[in-house]
Amino acid sequence: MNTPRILLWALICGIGVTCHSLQAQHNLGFSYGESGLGMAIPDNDPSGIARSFEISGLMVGIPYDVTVRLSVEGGEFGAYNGDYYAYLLHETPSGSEFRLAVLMNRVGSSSSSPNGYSDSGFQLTFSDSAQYDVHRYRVSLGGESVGAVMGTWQPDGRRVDPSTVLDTSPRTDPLTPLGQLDPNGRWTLFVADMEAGGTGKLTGWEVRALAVIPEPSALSMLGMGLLVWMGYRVRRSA
Ligand SMILES: [Ca+2]
Repeated sequence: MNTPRILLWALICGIGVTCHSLQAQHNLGFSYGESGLGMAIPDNDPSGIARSFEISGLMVGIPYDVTVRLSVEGGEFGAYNGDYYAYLLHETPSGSEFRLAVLMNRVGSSSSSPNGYSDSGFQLTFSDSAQYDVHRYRVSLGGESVGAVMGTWQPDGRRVDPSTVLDTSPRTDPLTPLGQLDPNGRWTLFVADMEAGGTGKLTGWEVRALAVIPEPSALSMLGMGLLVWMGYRVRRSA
């Protein structure tokens, strides 16, 4: 992340991160979410939990970098992390366009382990620019059970039936396409527990979108250098 972007993040995020309801907006980005929740995610119920909000006033015609934070706590008999299916949906103000990013789809599910990982609870951030796929997080962390998993991961992206998804399913639905639409309109975070036995609670979430401001290209920097050099030569000639 370059310096101007960090400064903009500081501007946006300094406003509301400690509040129960997180809301901060600038015409080049927003941060929206809730913390301190304890919402039970219904066991084995595809209707799940949805949290929606509306955004207006953001600049259109430029891409936005979209990231999501999602925290779930498993109780004494908490759900396996492999139970969950979660996505972020964005619909434009007219409702004519929408995109969906699959954040988690039965993480750990594979032909040898169709129910996925048995760890319980997580505090995850999803970003397309992260290094590793959240679906295989144990592989990236050394292959063992990790308990509550943390950190920043690539979204799962496997938009297939949660009852049949595998690690080898195609990863077709990341976050980037959401940031290529008009960022105004409706955003919805959804999480469901798709397997009987064990439940968890949604404790917090946050969606962030930040305009991607183009950096000066190497070519334009070279052009500016040439202009300075030519100005120096002209002054010396005079
Ligand atoms: Ca369950």
